[in-house]
Parts: sequence; C-alpha cells; structure tokens
Amino acid sequence: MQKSMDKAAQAMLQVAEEQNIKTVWDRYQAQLPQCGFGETGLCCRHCLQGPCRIDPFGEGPQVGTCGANADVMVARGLGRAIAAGTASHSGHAKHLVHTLHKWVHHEAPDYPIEDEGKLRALANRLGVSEKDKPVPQVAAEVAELALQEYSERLTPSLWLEKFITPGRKALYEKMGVMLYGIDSSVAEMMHRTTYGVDQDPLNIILGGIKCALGDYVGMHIGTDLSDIIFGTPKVTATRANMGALKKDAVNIAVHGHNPVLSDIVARVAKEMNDEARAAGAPAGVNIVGICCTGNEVMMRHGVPLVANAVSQELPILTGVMDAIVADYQCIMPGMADISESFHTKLITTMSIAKTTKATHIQFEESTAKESAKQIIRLGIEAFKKRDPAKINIPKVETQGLAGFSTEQIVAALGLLNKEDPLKPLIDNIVNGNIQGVALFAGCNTVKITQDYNYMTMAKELAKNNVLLLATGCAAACFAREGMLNSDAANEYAGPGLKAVLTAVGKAAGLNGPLPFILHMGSCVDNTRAADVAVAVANKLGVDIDKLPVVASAPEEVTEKAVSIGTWAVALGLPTHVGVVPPVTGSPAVVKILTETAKAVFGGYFIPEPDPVKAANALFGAIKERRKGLGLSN
Ligand code: BF8
Ligand code: SF4
Repeated sequence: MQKSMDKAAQAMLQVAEEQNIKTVWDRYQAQLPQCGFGETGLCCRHCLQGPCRIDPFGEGPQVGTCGANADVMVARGLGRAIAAGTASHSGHAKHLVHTLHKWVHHEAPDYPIEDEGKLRALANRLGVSEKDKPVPQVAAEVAELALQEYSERLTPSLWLEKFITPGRKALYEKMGVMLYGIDSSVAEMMHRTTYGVDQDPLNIILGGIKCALGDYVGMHIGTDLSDIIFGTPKVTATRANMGALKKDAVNIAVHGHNPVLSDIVARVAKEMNDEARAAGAPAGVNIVGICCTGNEVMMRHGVPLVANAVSQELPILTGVMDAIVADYQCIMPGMADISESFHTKLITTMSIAKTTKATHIQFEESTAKESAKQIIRLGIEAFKKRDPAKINIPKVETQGLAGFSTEQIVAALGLLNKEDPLKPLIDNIVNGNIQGVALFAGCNTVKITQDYNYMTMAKELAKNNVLLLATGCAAACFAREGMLNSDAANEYAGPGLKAVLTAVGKAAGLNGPLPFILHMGSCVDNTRAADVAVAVANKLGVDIDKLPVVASAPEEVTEKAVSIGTWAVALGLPTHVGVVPPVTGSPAVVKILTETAKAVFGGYFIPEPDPVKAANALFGAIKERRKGLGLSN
C-alpha cells in the first residue's frame, strides 16, 4: 500500500528510507499483525481479574471472568473512548476558560479580546444581560457560566440548550441523555463502565451519547472562547504543505491544538525577525503549523500548515525544521526520536504534556509573550546548528482559502441576500443546485493511504453537487492537496454546485468560484458546522435529522474522533467512518450504532472502508432526506 498521496510526504518518505529513519509507517508495520481481540473490541482490562478475552469464532470463552459478554465488553470500550475524547476536547476548552478568567483578573495581560461583538452576542444567547456592562464584566460572567458547564449542574447544560434545536432538546430529555455537566458526564461514564456496573449495551451506549453531548458542549465553548480572545476567523488566503518551509528563515512549527499557545507565538514571531536575521536567517522567523493548532493559526493569521496527523514527523526530514513547539493532543511520541536525528528542537510547553526527550518551557498565561519569545529564541539557536547536507525541502506548496467560520459563511451568503442570508442556501438546496451538505472531519491514519479516502470521497460527492465543509485534519488534508481554491471547484464541483459557488465568489470579488470545500477550522470547530445546520433547521421549522446533511470521518484515528462521531449521530446526522472502530465483536452493538440509533435519533453510523461506496452511501442518505422533505429533484 502506498503510504501517502501527498507529494511532499512522498518525497520525505523517500528521504526517510534512504537515511533509514523510522516513521509512524514503519512502527505500524512492526505491529502487524495486530491483535484480533483488540481489533474487534473483545478484550477487557477493567479489573485485575483480567485481562479477559472473548473468542469471536465461538470456540473459546464467550464471557470474561466476571461474566461480561461480548456486548458488554464492546459497549464499555466504546463508552470509555467517548469519555476520553470528551475529556480532551473539553480540557482544551477549559484551558481557554481559565485564560479568559485570568484576563479578567489581569493575570493574562498579553492576550487580546479580539471579538467583543461575539462576547456580547454569546452573553445574550446565554441569558446574561450585557448592556452597559464593560467587557471585563461580561467576560467574567461568561467565564463563570462556562466553568459551571463542567461540574454537576442541577439544570441542563446551558450551552446545549441554547445551541441545539428545540426538537433535539426534547428528544435528549425523553431518552435520558440530557447533559448536566461535562466533567460529570465523563466521570459517570468511567463509573458505569467499571467492574460490575452497567451491563446493558444499549444503556451503556445511551450513556455514551450523553457523554458525547458533553464533547459537543466542550467543543462549542472552545470555539466560542477562541473566537472571543483571538478573533472570529475571516476568510483568509493561505498556503499549505512543506514547500512553505524556507531555507533562509528560522522555521518554527506550532503543533497541537490550543491557540492559547500558538496564537501568541504567531503574534510574537513578528517581533523576532531582527534576532533571526542577526543569527543569519535573512527571511526572519517563519511560523508554520502542524495539526489542529495549525488550522487555528491558519484561519486567523494565514500561517501555512505543513503537515498533520500521520505526516507530522516528516517536516523534520526537510532539515530546516528548527523548532517544533507542542502543546497537547495528537503529538506522536515518535516526534522526539526523529527530532534527535536532526538539529530540530522539540519544545513541550504544557504541564500535562511532557516528553523526556524534549526541552520543556512551561507556558504561563501571565508571561505569555515572554515565554513565546524564549521559545522562538530556542528555534533561532537551533537554526545555527543546521546541517546544510541534510536540507531537502520538497517544492510542494498549495494556495487556498481558510477561515469559513459560521459568521463568515453567513456573511458570504449575505452578499446574495442581505436581509435573509440563509435564504440563498436554502433556495439552492430546494432547487437541487446543492443536493446536500457533508461535513468532513477526523484524522489521517497509517491504515489508509494518507488522503486517499478524503480525496476520493470529496470528488465523488462534489460531482453530485454536495457542498463540503471540513475541519481538523480533513481540512488540513484538503489544504495540503490544493483543494481549497477556485481551480479545484472548477475541476470537481458538479454544475449546480459550481453555479452557486461562482455566484457567491463573484459577489465576494473573487476571480472564480468559492472553494467547494469550506475550511471551517480545527477539530473543536466542528460545532461551527453544527451551528449552521441548527440555524437552517430552525428556520425551516424541522429538526436536524430531516436535513440533507451528513458527516464523515474517512480516516479517523483518535478517541476524540469517536466522540465527535457520536454527537453527530445524536444531532441526527448519518455519519460515515472509514476505519471501523473496535465494535465488530458485538453484532448487537453494531446494530445499535447503525440501526437503533437511526430509529431513535435519526442519525446513525455508516462504517465503510471503501471510499466510493461510502460516498454513495452518504449521497443515498442525502437523497432519502430530500425525498422526506418533498424534494424530488
Ligand atoms: O483534533 S483530526 S489527528 S489533529 S484528532 Fe488529531 Fe485527528 Fe488531526 Fe486535531 Ni482532531
Ligand atoms: Fe475480565 Fe470482567 Fe475484569 Fe473485564 S471486568 S477484566 S471482563 S473480569
């Protein structure tokens, strides 16, 4: 199997081979064959009488030592994956809440409050009267409400209630999955899946849905506060892939997820150009991005994203990656080993995310700018130690647009209808120019040729006039592959979709159509897409599960992707996964996820490794919903 479709990644993999440097693909090969019990979800280590395994072929044991059967084991494993994903997204968001809180108390003086309008709009939505109150007071009240979202509330989650449709709210209450606190939903999942508690797979999965709604709320808070502090993204012209690394600059990559670190580094870098020049780098400091925080700074500062997920190690092989600054999540431990073979300085910054082989600089909001400067200086020092013989920058660089926040999508549509911006979108869905909308999210995995599923599915769906939204590594993939521009829309969008994109592009003063894939941000920004769906559903007076909107994680890896997929289902979306999670050991659980969920929530999982079949299944789901709405075209 080819490792990656990305031309720059291919070039660097060649270098890895020549220099006998082991990457994630080699480590994966060394793992094969992977354990069949683990793959199917049929092993359990939830107590010390284990580990227990169930024989999927029916010959060996069919229950664990305590009597847990395949359904219980699989459901419990899934529940814990959702809890881990929820803890991660909401932990990231909690960090932002603390930053805002510190800003209010003058303990984070280097942070801006870029979007006062969004702060006030959010306060209003949450029921806080902000009129005539100064920004710090409104910020304090919003931060307080956000913190309250974490612990056990006596009333339903405010964020959930205020951002979903009335229909969903009623359904969640009826099904007993209403969220009363993010952290408490994680704790409850750990409780119900521990030794001898919940033994009904359906009940465990309902608990998983409740926990996944905690993920949704955590992500929403993350996006809201990032926008308030760092600015709501605006459509930005940007570049991507490893060709954006410069031989004559100090190249520093921000890697991880939270703009609390990366945004400050991107801002401060502008002040450090002279120091870089003095060190012999005429082009100054060149900040680039890896993974989701790369998306964050791409959207807000046009910083080029050079790699993500499975290809995150490869920029080191260019020989010009002077420093990689990491916060948390999706930073492979293998990065430390590869950076040791080069001059690259790997810098960790968060107390919860250290690695023994990296330099740790504790990043504190109180001294954010100073810490950022210290980090950049380490990059400048490392630059001096480059080995010219190892320099090899692949000439692959793409152009595209990023920064399609909900607000920007509404603004772009407003160019066609100022009074009623959603109307052009709805009209074009009704007349069939746009058949439906598909949200692409998730990662890249060693188990699939990098980008292959994304690219195949995007082309298939676009040809059928489906508008695509993308976040996280899906957005990163499309950026690297040069899909976020007018040329790609001209090449791949079906005639109806192209006509709409051209009309909006023209109104926006572009030389061609809008991209057919709208880069909506990082993984936490999936709730931006949900907000668009909720707004359309509310305007039409139907619930989300009636809309021709679908979701896909074609190359997913992380537990975070599992929680996102689960709340997408709970929101009512048919949700494709290209890597089948470890659930196949329980046909009962598979049935709950693919069929029972549809009957109850309208949304359901579509596990399908073949990207063409997956695109057909999603288009089929769109067609089914169009029919349900009485749209026969
Ligand atoms: O949160 S898509 S590999 S970088 S988990 Fe990670 Fe997956 Fe990328 Fe962002 Ni999301
Ligand atoms: Fe085995 Fe049950 Fe313990 Fe799991 S909880 S390890 S199945 S005894």
